[in-house]
Amino acid sequence: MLNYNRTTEQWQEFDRDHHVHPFSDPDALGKKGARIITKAEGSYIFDSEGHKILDGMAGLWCVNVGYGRQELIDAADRQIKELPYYNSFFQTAHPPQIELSRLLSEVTPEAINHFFFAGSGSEANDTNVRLVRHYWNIKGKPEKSTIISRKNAYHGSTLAATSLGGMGYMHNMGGKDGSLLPGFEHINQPFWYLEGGDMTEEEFGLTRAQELEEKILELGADNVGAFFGEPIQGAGGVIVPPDNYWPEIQRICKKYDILLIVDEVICGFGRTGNWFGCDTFGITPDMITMAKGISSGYIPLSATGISDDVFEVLNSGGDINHGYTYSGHPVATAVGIANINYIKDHKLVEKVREETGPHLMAGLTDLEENHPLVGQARGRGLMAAIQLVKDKETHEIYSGDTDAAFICREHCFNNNLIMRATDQSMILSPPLTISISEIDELLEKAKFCLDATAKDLGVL
Ligand code: PXG
Repeated sequence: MLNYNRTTEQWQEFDRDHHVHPFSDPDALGKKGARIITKAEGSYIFDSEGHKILDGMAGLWCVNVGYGRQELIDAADRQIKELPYYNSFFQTAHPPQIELSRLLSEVTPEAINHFFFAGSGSEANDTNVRLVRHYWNIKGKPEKSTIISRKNAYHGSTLAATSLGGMGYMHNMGGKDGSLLPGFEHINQPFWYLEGGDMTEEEFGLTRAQELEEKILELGADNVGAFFGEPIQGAGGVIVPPDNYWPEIQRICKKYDILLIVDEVICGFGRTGNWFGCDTFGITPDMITMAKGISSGYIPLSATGISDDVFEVLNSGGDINHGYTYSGHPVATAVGIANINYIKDHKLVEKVREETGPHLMAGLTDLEENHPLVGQARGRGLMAAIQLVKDKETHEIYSGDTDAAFICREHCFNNNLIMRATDQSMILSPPLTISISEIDELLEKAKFCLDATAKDLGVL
């Protein structure tokens, strides 16, 4: 049995000595000691020192239904007893993976009706890359293999997902070849507030979308297979594109016969106030990537959603030589079913769109208007960023030795609020079950931490 009764110091010591953390500097973290999270309930997590912390990030953008939901626990319990594992490789299937596929076809965009499962968003994006190339191969156009995405996009951490993503610091990790596979190209992101210069939001939206057309013409449409993008870039800093951006991207993809793959790992399952980010921006993708909110993070699960048209081609192409031991894992897919039913039964998507999302954005807009450090509040539904600036007029951000977001994150840490720092933005993505009074607590704590940061910086 796991001994839950160790002291914080013991956990930190074993953690430092034996556990390597993702996206962390091991030496610096070892010296500081990790915060040990021991339990969670609703919108709160608890640490080994007994602090009750408001989780403004829903874990890592994933605990959409909040913590401690009995329906998901019961689904896992029942399925692990009934059938803890079986594969779907050798002409077999099992009820939870079939039922989840059917349920997904009801909530995903209309044309998306076929699903391939994996364990993480990265694996699902790897699957998408392989299926795109398989698709064009079947169509007799194997040259259409280059994939275009955006700088500052996050699509995962496997080799293909890192290459597909546009995070420079991830590309640069590794020897002389870095961490990049060939066959991936990146265009600029639609970040109007910091990159728009003198352009209106509309002009900027069109300009950035048309970079896709320029890139396609540069590479030759015969060599380009797909464009990948997150409806709203999450890890990149909640970059909400101008309204005309996505329709223009869709138009360009159609014009040059290029598949449009939308990475819904963060935006999916109600986060933006609709079931999927595609619905929020009015786009009809050929394939989508799902993870995180598909199981609310209770268990690893991801899926690739494929449109009828794309599937018709794949269906005519013989073997799909791709799959994971845990593709459509019975316990994970059983939890996925309970999770989707929970979202439906509690009308969480409608609640985010009509009540909690607008309430959060109203509070953040108030900060944008009145707080000296806040240049812009942006977001959709329950996915938001507070852009910290040095100068509200010119949009100049803090740089060099002064890292305002880092200072703010330390205040959040010390005041029992999880709010992340990405570049010079503070990021919020709370559970979709968060109540109005919990949002008020979140806003109050956020303001307290922003005030403390402004005092440290001498602007309040
Ligand atoms: N696509 C998107 C849009 C994501 O946000 C992935 C794919 C990869 O999913 P997996 O399950 O393989 O991690 C993600 C993951 C951050 C952060 O710093 C965000 C993610 C992962 C790690 C850190 O915000 N998102």
